[in-house]
Amino acid sequence: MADAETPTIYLRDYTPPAWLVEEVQLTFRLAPETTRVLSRIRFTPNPEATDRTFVLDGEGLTLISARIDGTEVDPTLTEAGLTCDVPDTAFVWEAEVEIAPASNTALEGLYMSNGMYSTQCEAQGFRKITYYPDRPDVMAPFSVRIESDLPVLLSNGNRVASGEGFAEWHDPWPKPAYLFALVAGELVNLPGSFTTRSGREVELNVWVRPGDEDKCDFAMEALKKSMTWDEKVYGREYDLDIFNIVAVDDFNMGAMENKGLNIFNSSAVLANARTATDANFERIEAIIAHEYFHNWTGNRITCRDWFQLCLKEGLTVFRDAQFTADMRSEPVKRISDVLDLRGRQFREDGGPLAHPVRPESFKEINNFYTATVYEKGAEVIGMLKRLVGDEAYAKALDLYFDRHDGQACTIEDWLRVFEDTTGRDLTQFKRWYSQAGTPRVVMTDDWADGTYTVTLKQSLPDTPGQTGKQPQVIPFAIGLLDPSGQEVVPTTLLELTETEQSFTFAGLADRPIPSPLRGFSAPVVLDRQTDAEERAFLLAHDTDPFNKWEAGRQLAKTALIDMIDGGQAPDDRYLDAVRRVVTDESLDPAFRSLCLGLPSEDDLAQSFADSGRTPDPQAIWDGREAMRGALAEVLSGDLGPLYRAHLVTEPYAPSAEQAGKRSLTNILLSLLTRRDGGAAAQGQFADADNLTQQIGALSALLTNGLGSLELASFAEQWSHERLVMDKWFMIQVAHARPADAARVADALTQRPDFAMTNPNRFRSVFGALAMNQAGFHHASGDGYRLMADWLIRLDPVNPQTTARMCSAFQTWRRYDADRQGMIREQLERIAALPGLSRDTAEMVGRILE
Ligand code: 0A1
Ligand code: ZN
Repeated sequence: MADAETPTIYLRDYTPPAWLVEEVQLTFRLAPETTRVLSRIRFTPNPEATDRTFVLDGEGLTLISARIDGTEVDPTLTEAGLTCDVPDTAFVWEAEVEIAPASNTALEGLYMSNGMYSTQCEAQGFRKITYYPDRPDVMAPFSVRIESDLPVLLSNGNRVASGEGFAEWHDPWPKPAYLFALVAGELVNLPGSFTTRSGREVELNVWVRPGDEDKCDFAMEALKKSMTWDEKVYGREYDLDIFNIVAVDDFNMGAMENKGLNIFNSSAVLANARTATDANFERIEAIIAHEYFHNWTGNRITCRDWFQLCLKEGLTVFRDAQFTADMRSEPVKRISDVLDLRGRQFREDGGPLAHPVRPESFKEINNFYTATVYEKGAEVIGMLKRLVGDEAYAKALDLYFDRHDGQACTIEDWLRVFEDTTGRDLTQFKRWYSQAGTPRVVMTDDWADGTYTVTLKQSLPDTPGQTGKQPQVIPFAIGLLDPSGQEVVPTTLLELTETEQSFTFAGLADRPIPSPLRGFSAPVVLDRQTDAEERAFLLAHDTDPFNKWEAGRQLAKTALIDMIDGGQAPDDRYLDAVRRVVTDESLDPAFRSLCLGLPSEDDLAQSFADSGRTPDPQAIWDGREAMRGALAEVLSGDLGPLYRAHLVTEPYAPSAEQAGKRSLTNILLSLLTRRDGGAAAQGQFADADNLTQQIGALSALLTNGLGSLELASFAEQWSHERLVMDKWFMIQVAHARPADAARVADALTQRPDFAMTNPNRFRSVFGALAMNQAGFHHASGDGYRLMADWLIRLDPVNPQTTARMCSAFQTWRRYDADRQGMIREQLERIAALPGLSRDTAEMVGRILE
C-alpha cells in the first residue's frame, strides 16, 4: 500500500472496544510451513461501548473454519481481518487458521530462527497468529497448548501439563495479546531459582541454543539482582511460579517483556569474558532489568492504546537507569545517558521525525519505538520525581500500583496519582508529553550588592505539525561556587514556569561562579555565553560530577569548532584541563575516560547547524583527528605510565570497577598507538584474555590505519561466534577512513557470512556506516547510494528493521545543496518503489516532508 493510501490513526479517535475477552484458549500444531492455530475465545459485550460491531484483526492468515457457540459461521474477510454477525450477548468464538512461520522473515508474529519457533507480538504481531481484537485494552487470561516433537515448548504463565509431543501453559494474569509468547526448539537451559520476599519459590531459566551454555551465567545473576532490587526499591514482587528468558538470534529489537517468557535478541543476553565486552555486560544487565521491570510497569499495568507507549517505556527506562546507577556508578550512568539522549533523542527532536513523547497520530506504530518515547519519556519521569521529591514519588508509585493493577491506562491516569498524592496541579507539566522539540533555555546573570540574579528564558522550536508552543515547567538545578572553588550555594532547584523568569541569591560575599543545570536536571539545550576560563574552573572545582564532565565537554566542543571553523590551533586551556583530569588519581577511571572522549562527529555537525552554519563532514573528521593528535602530544609523557598503571591484569570480572579501568586504558591505548607505531596495542591484542581488551587493541590499531594482520587473525579465531563476528563486521566500517567507508561496507556485504535476514548482522554493517558520519556523508554520495540499495533489498524481507534504518537520513537538511540533492534522490528512489512497506513508506515520507 502506498503511503498516501495508508490510513492515519489518531489519539483523539480512541473508542473503547465493543467486545471484551473473558478467556482465551489456543492450540498450536507446529509445522514450519503449515502451523495450525486453533483459538477458542469467550467474548462478552463491553458495557462501556455502544457499538456492537464485531471486528477481529488478522493479517496473512488462512482461515480454515470459524464457529460461534459451536455453529459454523462464514465471516467476511477483509485486508486487515474479519467481521461477522454475532449474538448480542456473550458467546464463544472458535477459529482454525494456518500460518507459515518458516517464511516469516519480518520477525513479527510466529517465525522461525535457526530451527526454533519464536514469537514477537508487540506491537501488532498477534494478528499474524490468529484473528483477535489485537489492542492493548483487551486483556484476558490465556491457556496455551503446544503440540510439537521439539523438546522444549514454552509459553506464558505457569506450566500445567506436559508429555510426549505437547505442553500446556496457563497464564492467570489478564494480559493484552501483545504480551503473548511461544517458543519451541532444541534448547538448553541454565536453571536457577529465586524466593520472593513473601516466600514464593520461582523457577528461573535462561534458554539458549546448544553451544551457548557458557554464556548464560551473567544473565541469570542480572535477573536475580533485578528481582531483588524491584522488591527493595519499588516493593514489587514476581507473581508466577516460573520466569523464562530465551535467546533468539534473529530479532528486530533488544528484547521483549512477554509475561513470564521474556524473549531476547541473543546479543542482549549471551555473554562471557571472551565473547562480550564490558559495554555488552552493562547493556545486558540493563536490558534484563528493563524487561523484568516491565512485569509491573507494562504487564500488570499496561497501556490503553499505543499512543500511551511512554507510559510503560518511559517509566521502565527510568527504572532500569535507577537500577544501573545503583549497581554501578551513578555519575557515569548519568553522563552516558545524557550522551545517548543528545546523540539520538535531540537529533530526532530537531529534525523531520520529531514527535511528542505521547504522539498524537501514526500510520505504523512500530515506527514510534523511538528515543523520544523511551529516553525523553524517562527524562520526563526524572523531572517529575525531582519536582515532587523522592518521598512523594514513592507514594505516588504505590498509589499507581494499587489503583491501576490489572488495568490498561493512560498518561492522564499516571499524572493523576501524582496530583492526588501531592495536591500539585500538573496541567502545565503535561505539556512535556504533548509538545515535541527540545526546549532552549537562555541563561544570563547579574551581580549587584551581594545579590546574584539568574535570568532564564525558555523557547521551544516549531516541529512538524506543531507551532506556537507554550512554556513548560523546567526543573533547573543550580549550585554556586565562590572564586576559590568553594561551594557557597548547594544544589537548589529553580522551577522555571514562565517564558522568562529571574531568581535571586542574596547575601553572597563575592560574585559566584554558577554551575547550572546540575545533573542535567531537564532535557534542554542550555545556552549560556561563557568563556573557557569558567569552564576550566568548573572542570577543576565543581562538586556536581555531571557538570564537571559537562564543563570539559563544552571546552572540547568550543576548541574543536574553533579548529574546524577558524583554523585555530588546539586550545591549550582545554588540553591542560584534560591533562589535569586524566592524571588525577583521586578521580574514578571511568569518569576520566569519559572526559578524554571527544564530542562525536554528529554532535559537532549539530552544533554547526544550530548556529546557522553548514557542517562539512570531512572538515569535522579532520578536526577530531587533529585534536586527537594534540591530545597524544600533550599527554605524551603520561600515556605510557598511565596505561601501565591502570591496565587490568587480574582475572576478568565484568565489574564497574574493572570496566572503568579498561575503558580508560583502551582510550589511552588509541592515543599511545599514534606515538609508538602500534607496539602497545599489538601487545594488548596478543595478551588479551577478554574481548574488551582484544577489541580495544584492534580498534586502536584500526583507528590509526594499522591492524590488518590482527583483523584477519580475529576473524579466524571467532568465525564460529556470530556475536563476536558482528563486531568484526562493525569495527571495520566504523573505523574506515571517510573515502573508504562505503567500499568497505560494500565488500563486507559480499561475504557468505553476511545475511540480511539477520538484523544484527545487517546493523553491524549499515548501522556502523550511518554512524561513520564522514564516510556516510562522503562527497562522492557512495554512502547514500549503498545504504539506499540495501534498504530497498531489505524492505520486502524485514520492513521494521528497514524503517528504523531510514533514520540514517533524518539529518539531511543540515548539509549543503549537493549532499541534500543526492540524499533526496535516494529517498525518492525508495519512496517510489512499488509495494514498499507501510513502515518504510511512513518513515521516508516523514523524512522528505
Ligand atoms: N517492548 C520492548 C521492545 C520491543 C518493542 C517493539 C518490538 O517490536 C516492534 C519488539 C520489542 C522493550 O521495551 O523492551
Ligand atoms: Zn521496554
